[in-house]
Amino acid sequence: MLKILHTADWHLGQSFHGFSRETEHAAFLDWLLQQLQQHRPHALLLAGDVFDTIHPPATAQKLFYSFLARARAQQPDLQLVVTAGNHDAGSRLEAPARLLETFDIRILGTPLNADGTELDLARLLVPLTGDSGRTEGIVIAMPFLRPADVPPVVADDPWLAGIREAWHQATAAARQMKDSTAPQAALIAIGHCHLLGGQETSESERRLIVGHAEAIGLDTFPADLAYVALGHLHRAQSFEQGRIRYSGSPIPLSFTESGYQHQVLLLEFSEGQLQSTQSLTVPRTIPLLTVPERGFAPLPQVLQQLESLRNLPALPIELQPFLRINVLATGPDPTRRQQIEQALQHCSVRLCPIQAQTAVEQQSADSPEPDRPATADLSVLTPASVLTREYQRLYAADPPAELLQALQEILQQEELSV
Ligand SMILES: [Mn+2]
Repeated sequence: MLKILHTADWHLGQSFHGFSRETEHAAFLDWLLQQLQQHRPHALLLAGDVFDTIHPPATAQKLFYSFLARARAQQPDLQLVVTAGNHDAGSRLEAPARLLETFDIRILGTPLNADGTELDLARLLVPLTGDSGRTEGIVIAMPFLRPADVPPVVADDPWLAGIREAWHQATAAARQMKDSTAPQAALIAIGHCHLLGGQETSESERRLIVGHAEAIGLDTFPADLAYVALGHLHRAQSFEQGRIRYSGSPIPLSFTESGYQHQVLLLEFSEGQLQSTQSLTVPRTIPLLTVPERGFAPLPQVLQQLESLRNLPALPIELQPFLRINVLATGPDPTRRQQIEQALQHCSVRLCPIQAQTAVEQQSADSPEPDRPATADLSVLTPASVLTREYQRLYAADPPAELLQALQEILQQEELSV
């Protein structure tokens, strides 16, 4: 029997509307160490986006390397396999690979050989030892594939075709290793990509446009792969009866990711096949609050609802809930932020950007094909007519006289200064 834990999209070092996620990440890693202790998997697979940016802060690097050291100390036989995602700097992530190998930690930032000329298939394959003391799994540890990483293929979409070719070659090499060394082993793949049919949840995933397509097909992963451990989409989801899965991120990385539970996956293999899958729910350390809970509300209503936040217990800033505010705007209001900040003065929350939408914007967000304004004749447009048209579009009313007056004053000053 072979037991593995699949996780992805940690995004260590993320700055969330200017606030650190270090407390949540540290709590997640402590929890993960407890899970490892309790379930004793043979291997941990981390499918990309270890860090949020290519230059992660030192605190994030410290969290990551401390986690590796603690996991190793706690369970000396745990095999760790880490691949780079689209947020990671592959070569930077891989820089300490030789050092980490001495601790049986495999880290892959780039799929290429030292010359950068072709796929280093031998390096991408990681045999995993199971209960029997023999190889019970063979992992294809494929980092995120950039256009320069894939084999050259003559096709309409060389990147997309190259990704398929890379997986084709890696799978063939894994089969060969299995046949010659461990015929009973399960073939397992790690990938970081957007699969066709996958559900995006947020801007924090950063869209991948591969050639002209946004996603790669399920047939990239042939049926003899017992399990495909994916990263990139932050909401957990599965394909083909759970043979192909996104574990999802362990914490919500944007407000759009706050409405569901986050998890890591525990999988058991025997006789080369996936036998069972268990979801381990990650406890939420910091709440993400939205006022109003659904939709957008006018400012007076929002201010009233904020009053209830005064009852929140006082907390140090790193433990305070994050707050998103959705205001239904009836006109431009330069005092909006000030009024909200004042209402929150004694509240133990971290204010994230305030979103303001007009009724017109809400309608156009709901309809898939917004009405495009007719092409304008530039010769008859004046600054005032542009302002009026935009104001009417947003607020379905004429701009107030003082706003047009203010525009005229600015224009006159501009003329004087030329
Ligand atoms: Mn990600």
